[in-house]
Amino acid sequence: MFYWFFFLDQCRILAFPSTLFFVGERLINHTIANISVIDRELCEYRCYLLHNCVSVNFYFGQNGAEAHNCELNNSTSKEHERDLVKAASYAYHGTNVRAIAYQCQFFGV
Ligand SMILES: *[C@@H]1O[C@H](CO)[C@@H](O)[C@H](O)[C@H]1NC(C)=O
Ligand SMILES: *[C@@H]1O[C@H](CO)[C@@H](O)[C@H](O)[C@H]1NC(C)=O
Ligand SMILES: *[C@@H]1O[C@H](CO)[C@@H](O)[C@H](O)[C@H]1NC(C)=O
Ligand SMILES: CC(=O)N[C@H]1CO[C@H](CO)[C@@H](O)[C@@H]1O
Repeated sequence: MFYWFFFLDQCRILAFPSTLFFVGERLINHTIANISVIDRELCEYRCYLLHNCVSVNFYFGQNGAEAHNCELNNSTSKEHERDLVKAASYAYHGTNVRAIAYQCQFFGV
């Protein structure tokens, strides 16, 4: 299964490819925001809204009854492989980021 999830704004395309989706893992030490969400898509959308967000950890709970938690990260497992740790009830989702207008800063405002 392979899918791309694109968010488009003036400066960047944020793609969440399934190849960067890991259930049971979590990127630690790079969380810049921690929010409660109803599902993973909303988590990824919130990442898109935050300009320096480049990956997310999604906490789906042990039995599905708890609030789903969404940690937005300003780094990815590509830069910090050792910060990607095993974590039950978590899923990590990294992105590919591309600037689509050369005058735009990648992570600027
Ligand atoms: C990441 O966080 C853990 C626990 O908070 C800490 O022990 C570790 O040193 C941190 N790693 C880095 C690279 O900052
Ligand atoms: C985010 O909030 C949840 C729920 O309060 C907590 O379990 C989790 O450790 C928090 N994550 C970070 C990175 O602070
Ligand atoms: C990510 O954000 C943290 C907290 O604001 C900051 O200390 C860190 O330098 C940032 N990391 C990168 C790669 O910019
Ligand atoms: C990789 C990345 O997105 N780095 C950004 C993280 O956020 C800081 C500010 O909090 C920016 O300065 C980095 O460019």
